[in-house]
Amino acid sequence: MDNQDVAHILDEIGEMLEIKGESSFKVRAYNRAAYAIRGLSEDINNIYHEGKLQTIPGIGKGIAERIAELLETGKLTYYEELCEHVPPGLLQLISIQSVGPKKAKLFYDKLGITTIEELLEAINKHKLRDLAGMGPKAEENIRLGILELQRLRERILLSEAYPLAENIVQQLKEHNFILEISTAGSLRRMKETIGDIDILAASNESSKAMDVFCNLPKVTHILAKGETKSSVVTQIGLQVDLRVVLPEQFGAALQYFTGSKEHNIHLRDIAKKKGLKVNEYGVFEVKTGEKVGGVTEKEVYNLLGMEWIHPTLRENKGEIEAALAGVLPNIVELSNIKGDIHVHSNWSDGFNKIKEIANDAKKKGYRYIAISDHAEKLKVAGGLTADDYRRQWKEIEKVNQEIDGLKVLRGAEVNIDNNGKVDFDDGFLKEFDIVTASIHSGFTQSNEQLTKRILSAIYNEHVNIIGHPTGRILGKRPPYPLDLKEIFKAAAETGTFLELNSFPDRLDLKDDYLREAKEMGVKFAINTDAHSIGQLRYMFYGVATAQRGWLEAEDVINTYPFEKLMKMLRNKGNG
Ligand code: DGT
Ligand code: CA
Ligand code: CA
Ligand code: ZN
Repeated sequence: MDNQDVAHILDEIGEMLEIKGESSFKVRAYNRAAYAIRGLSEDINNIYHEGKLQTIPGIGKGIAERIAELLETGKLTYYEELCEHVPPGLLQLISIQSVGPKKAKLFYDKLGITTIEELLEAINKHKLRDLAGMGPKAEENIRLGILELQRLRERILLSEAYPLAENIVQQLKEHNFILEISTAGSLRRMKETIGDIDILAASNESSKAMDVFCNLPKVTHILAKGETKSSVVTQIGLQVDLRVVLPEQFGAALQYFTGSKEHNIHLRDIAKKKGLKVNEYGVFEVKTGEKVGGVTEKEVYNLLGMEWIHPTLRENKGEIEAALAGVLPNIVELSNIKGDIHVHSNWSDGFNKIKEIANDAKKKGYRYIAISDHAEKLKVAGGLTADDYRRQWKEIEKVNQEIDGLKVLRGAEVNIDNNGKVDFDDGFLKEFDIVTASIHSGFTQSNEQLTKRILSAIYNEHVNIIGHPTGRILGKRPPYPLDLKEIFKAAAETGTFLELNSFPDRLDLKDDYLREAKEMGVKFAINTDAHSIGQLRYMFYGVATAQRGWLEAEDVINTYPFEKLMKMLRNKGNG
């Protein structure tokens, strides 16, 4: 139980008392106590052990006793009894703007409503407007409040949250009272979707930091503003939390608020065994209570007997064991990437000319790039015929003559049809430097059919890469059913590479699959599938996903020098 957990329970007690119609005096006492605990800079467990709960302004004898029970046992009888009498869904209703405890109770008493879903159904049947104190306008306001809440609760793509977070960090950094600042939470761990943005700053003047933060131009409303934590909602409907700590706490706080929660729990277990305690304020010796570190994250990990762990690995999926044993993976970095080998030009549905793409790739420091335009069966994307490709190769040749230090490869993205056949026969396919085969239709087939289609592409000796292997589109389309083990096995055996498509709503293969496939001996290509030069920067999200999948540079073929890459590509079918 930490400060937040205790404050949360006290808040819920206040809300349940209000729903029950208890005196406002009693309700306010719980609200005040929760507020006071949220504002503490010290761990409430320490305060309790020093016998000083009642010195916290706003906490009297009765509430101090309840907190003591919570901290001692992790449970609270009073809270559990209240939960028995107040359906838990009613607390959810209160989180809707314009629904307070009184209205929640009214909807429950008159219509038996206990969940947001039931409330929305009642609104759609216009059952709310006839209740006492309601009306069509109030009913509509609640409907809008529900929509807003649902929007807030949806997770947002990393690629939408990331630039926003960086922008906020940059703006705060300009102030000299911000001594250190970093993103934290799932965004720092580079998860594919983000629930809310967490930012951590170190300052000796937290209220100034909070003022600047709450007044940022992108902020549309303020959910909470306090000394140590503020939460705002931004134009894109995403919540941003800023926490401000003292400089000497920054490392420990950054470690804590980066998470993941599961990683932190495991880490604290290890600390305990060493007679240490880790929280957001530092690392402490349990016996003496003495603080032994926490200025930097590295210090926190080192004190626990392990190397610093990269944030993308912090999911409690074996990284702590690996760090303890000194065998953390040497994960791939953006600077290792030597080329992008799945890019579309204006020959199919891309936006830019080959020359423009090549120039931009060169500016990025790449050594090679593959123009992989769609093949003829994909008519909607302007798929190319064999003759089109032959003409395109002339243009590629010309660009290669004009540009130094970068090789443009003849690529194609061919379609795997419903029977597992790809566009073009072997005689033509072997003319390409690199062939990517993808499924673009027939997603609704069975697991067996879809797996068989991909396997036959893998066994085609001219197919080098399987594009976006599971076909998922985040927030729109689930991955199609596949026997991935079979596919990984066949890919490893034949020297067929699997794509990590870096498009932010694909990130396909995803992190866990990358790791599983790597263990089976598969190698990968991190590609952007860019349809314009602006999208070449998506490589950044692909590399982050690769890190989350524990990939090292040697697992990724587009980190290889040009000659070695070409050799790998030619080896298929001869190996
Ligand atoms: P999200 O926002 O759903 O994408 O995921 P996170 O990981 O950013 O989670 P969030 O925003 O709720 O909290 C940020 C970090 O703070 C989380 O990764 C770990 C830490 N944290 C939050 N709540 C707890 C908790 O109850 N216990 C522990 N140990 N850590 C927590
Ligand atoms: Ca978060
Ligand atoms: Ca958060
Ligand atoms: Zn493509």
